[in-house]
Amino acid sequence: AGRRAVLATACALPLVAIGRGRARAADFALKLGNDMPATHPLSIRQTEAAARIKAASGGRVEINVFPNNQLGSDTEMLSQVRSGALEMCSMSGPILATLVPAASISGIGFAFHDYDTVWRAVDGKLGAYIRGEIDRRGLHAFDRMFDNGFRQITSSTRQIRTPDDLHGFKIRVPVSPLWTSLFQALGASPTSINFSEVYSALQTRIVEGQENPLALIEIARLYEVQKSCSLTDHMWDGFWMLCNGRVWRSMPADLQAIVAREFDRAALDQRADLATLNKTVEAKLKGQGLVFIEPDKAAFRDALKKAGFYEDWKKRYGDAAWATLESVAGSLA
Ligand code: X2X
Repeated sequence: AGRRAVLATACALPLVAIGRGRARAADFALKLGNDMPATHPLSIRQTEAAARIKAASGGRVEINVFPNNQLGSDTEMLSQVRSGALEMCSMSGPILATLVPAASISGIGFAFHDYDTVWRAVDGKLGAYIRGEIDRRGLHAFDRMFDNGFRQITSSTRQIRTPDDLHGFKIRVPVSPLWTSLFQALGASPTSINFSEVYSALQTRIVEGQENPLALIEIARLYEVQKSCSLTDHMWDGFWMLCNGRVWRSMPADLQAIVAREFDRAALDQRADLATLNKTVEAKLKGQGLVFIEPDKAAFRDALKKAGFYEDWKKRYGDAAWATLESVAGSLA
């Protein structure tokens, strides 16, 4: 695991094996970090992709997957992938935006009503635009995003039924200007905390609530430290698969093709896994004692609009990027 990527092409030439049967070190030994539990479909499908890549490359590419923030928080992993200390990670778009501002655009509040629209956007023009911006900042993004899901608000104190219920509500949000802006616009008191600290922040009541997709609320056992869940669907969230740009460019085209093919396949498999999970997860969480609330989502969206949230972000992204979003999502501002 401590082996580093071999960057120089010369070193990537096959080495003469010393002694029979002794396994040759991979040409590319890469670490991949993520922030999801090991049992989440994201971690499972990434691990499968790594095994297929090892086999298809004849052992030349060996990727070790480290789930559950074992290599650090999202903030730390992002800076490590940028420097090359870590070769790969998967990262939520709006968190990646601390480095690549355009990457949060897929997380604009209430932009997408359903998964069909999400995938049309991020597999289409909007995704291509974001990947271009990621590339300009020195990272390589693979074509297919992994799914995190539509996000819902949970609470250990008051139940969130209307936008007014959010006033002064102490809510954890990921480290990302978009998330802070969205919950400030709704009148809440958001605190930026990396996911690695969320369970304990809820348990010790540093914050009253948080927001995440149901699958993750279940798999990370957040229901143990939360009482109610408001089904706001206030934003969709997904992960870009990223590789340090220098590492990626040091890889010969045949190996790049294998790695890209297998991670893109893993992403599609993982999307299907979550679609299946999403059919049963609410009932499971109810069984675990979480109380569900079905609020009027339009009221939350109207509150965002009134607060100037859409106008503000349209200015930040620029007219061209905003038009690309609206070409799929419909009119927002
Ligand atoms: O930090 C979160 O809440 C998480 C895990 O959903 C993201 O990566 C945005």
